[in-house]
Amino acid sequence: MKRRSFLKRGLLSGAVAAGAAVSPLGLRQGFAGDDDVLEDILDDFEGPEIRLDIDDVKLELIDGKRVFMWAFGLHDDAPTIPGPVLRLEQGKTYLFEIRNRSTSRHSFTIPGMVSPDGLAVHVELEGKDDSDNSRKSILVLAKDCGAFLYQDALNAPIGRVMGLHGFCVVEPKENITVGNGNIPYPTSVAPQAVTSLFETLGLEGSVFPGNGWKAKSDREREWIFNSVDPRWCDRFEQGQVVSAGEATDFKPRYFTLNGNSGYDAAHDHDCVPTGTIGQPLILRTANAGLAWHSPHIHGNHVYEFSRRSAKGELRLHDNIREIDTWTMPPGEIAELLLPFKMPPDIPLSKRPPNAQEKFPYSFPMHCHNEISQTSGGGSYPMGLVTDWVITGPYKG
Ligand SMILES: [Cu+2]
Repeated sequence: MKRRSFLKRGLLSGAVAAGAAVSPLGLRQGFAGDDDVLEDILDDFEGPEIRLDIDDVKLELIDGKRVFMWAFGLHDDAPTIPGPVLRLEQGKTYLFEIRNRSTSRHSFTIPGMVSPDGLAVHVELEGKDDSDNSRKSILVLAKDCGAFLYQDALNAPIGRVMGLHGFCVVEPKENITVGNGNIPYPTSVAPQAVTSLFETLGLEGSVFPGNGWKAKSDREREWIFNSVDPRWCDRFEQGQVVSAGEATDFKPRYFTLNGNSGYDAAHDHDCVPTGTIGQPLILRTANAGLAWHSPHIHGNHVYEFSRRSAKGELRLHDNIREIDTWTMPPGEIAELLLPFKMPPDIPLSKRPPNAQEKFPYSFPMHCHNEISQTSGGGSYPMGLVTDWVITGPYKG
């Protein structure tokens, strides 16, 4: 028991507790399945474990409406949408224990990740009424670094859109240093363009003076975009089935960032990148919903350095461009660098200490797909939008 508690704490340290709080429905105490079977697996396995539960929940939307959805949560913690960010260490094998306490069937899948024997990470779980089959364990090898989206892929994309998704980030075993900071991928894997980008950060005289990027710090944010069609929520709450073939009938009325919208997202630590000039930050962005998104950021341009397809295939870019808008099809993940440089649009004469433009500098990030800037059919700007904040000058 002590080992489990310790491991759980170990996994959570440094984790970003992203996600909007949700209210569980009909939480059951304790495991529903056969504890002896689980104990046998655990006895033979020496590595770290991650226990995730799936629950029926209510998500409160920006206008106060509460809708039925499904959510992941760490065992004994409150379920959230998205699920908790799971940080794994490259090279390690993890035992995932998934327990389905929802009334519906679900799966646990991580596109792009494999078990130690090279198979896809995928288990299917019956609803809680079939307690023998509502809990599954699977070994996951953190083979490659990068950002992954764990999700329910049963009847895809229904489960993912209805709340069952979260980031899994595989980090290098030890911080890999390039230039004045770290890089999130081994240099043996990263194309020269990616290595050069991170090498240039914090170099005097470069376009990015300040610090290098710091691994295992607060210098990253995970953003998951989603869209909600309350008609689907109502149907699932009534026990109806929505087939994957009906995905074309999806009519989103709410657009969320880490489960939040508008004002709420702009005031949420896990959504808002914050730092001084010269403190670069990695944005990991994923689209769990069914609307295409075009996030657009003010203040600084960003540098997209990776893309992972909905099927889990990773592409690290060998040509990195400076952009202010990037396209997010459903299911994809993009990683970008937000440099936290002095916004070039502020004229030299207006910068501190001749401060007409005083810190903090708050800038918006909003989606250019216009409907996504609304909620409930027109409340603007209560959709997929947040702030990012430069709190002050470079302090070293
Ligand atoms: Cu704009």
